[in-house]
Amino acid sequence: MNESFGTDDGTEGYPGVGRVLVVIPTYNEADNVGVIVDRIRRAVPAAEILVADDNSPDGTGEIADRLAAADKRLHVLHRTGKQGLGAAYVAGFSWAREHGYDAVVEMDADGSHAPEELPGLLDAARDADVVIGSRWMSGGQVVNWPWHRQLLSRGGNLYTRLALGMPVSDATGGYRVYRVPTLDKLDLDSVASQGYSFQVELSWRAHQAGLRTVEVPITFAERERGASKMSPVIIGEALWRVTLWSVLDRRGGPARDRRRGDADRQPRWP
Ligand SMILES: Nc1nc2c(ncn2[C@@H]2O[C@H](COP(=O)(O)OP(=O)(O)OP(=O)(O)O)[C@@H](O)[C@H]2O)c(=O)[nH]1
Ligand SMILES: [Mg+2]
Repeated sequence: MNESFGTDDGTEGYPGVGRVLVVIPTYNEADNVGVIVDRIRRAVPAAEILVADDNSPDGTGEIADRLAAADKRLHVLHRTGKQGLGAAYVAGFSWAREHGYDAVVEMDADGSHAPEELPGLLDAARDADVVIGSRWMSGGQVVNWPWHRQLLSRGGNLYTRLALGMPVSDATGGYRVYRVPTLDKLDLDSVASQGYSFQVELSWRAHQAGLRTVEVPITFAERERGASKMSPVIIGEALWRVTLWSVLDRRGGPARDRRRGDADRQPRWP
């Protein structure tokens, strides 16, 4: 792992936000990892990057190592095997905390999240704990996604909003910024979600903890290279977990207490 910090240009990261680490989870993204790193470099020179690879059989981790050897602001976290997006992000966030970053960015490796839109998310992070890039708010859009994927995403978000009463238009979206001190309030060690449900779980925890979430419209594009890791298991996990959180909240929880005007109760996670 490349263990260097700070920015080449001598500045302390992104103005008003501080040292930024873009965490990119990868599994079989050999054709994408170099392209996304290059695009981030151009779009936000002040950001550092951590590729969190789950020992991809296609050699993504080795490609990232080669790139990191020539770029001291690119780091690689090698994990032992495929353990899901959620586990890769939790490991990446811990790494960011240990190494003194002020903000972490979640971004897919497949180009669906445009690095060119990252300055907009980081600008919003100046006044927020969590920033979500939203496909489903006014000004947001998806490009080249088949109708059934749009339906699934819109339906999943509608169900999440109705079940949890959380005012977030794209709770499953994976293009985000978290201020690092915020992460301490989300008890990441107890997060069990693996797939999309990880994004919903962190939104839900942030909401329950009374943190400030801001959404920014993004243009989400279908991946051009490589294979999707989406599966019925991942969809099923999101469905049952959202339902469980909803039931637990109805029985009594900090979000419900806040709706009733009692903001003091501390969250306890299932
Ligand atoms: N480290 C790690 N990364 C993963 C894992 N599963 C998915 N990823 C990465 O997470 C990001 C999102 O995965 P995708 O396959 O694009 O899933 P998706 O964006 O939900 O689905 P599509 O819209 O069909 O692309 C990509 O960068 C993947 O390589 C995993 O188990 N471990
Ligand atoms: Mg994708």
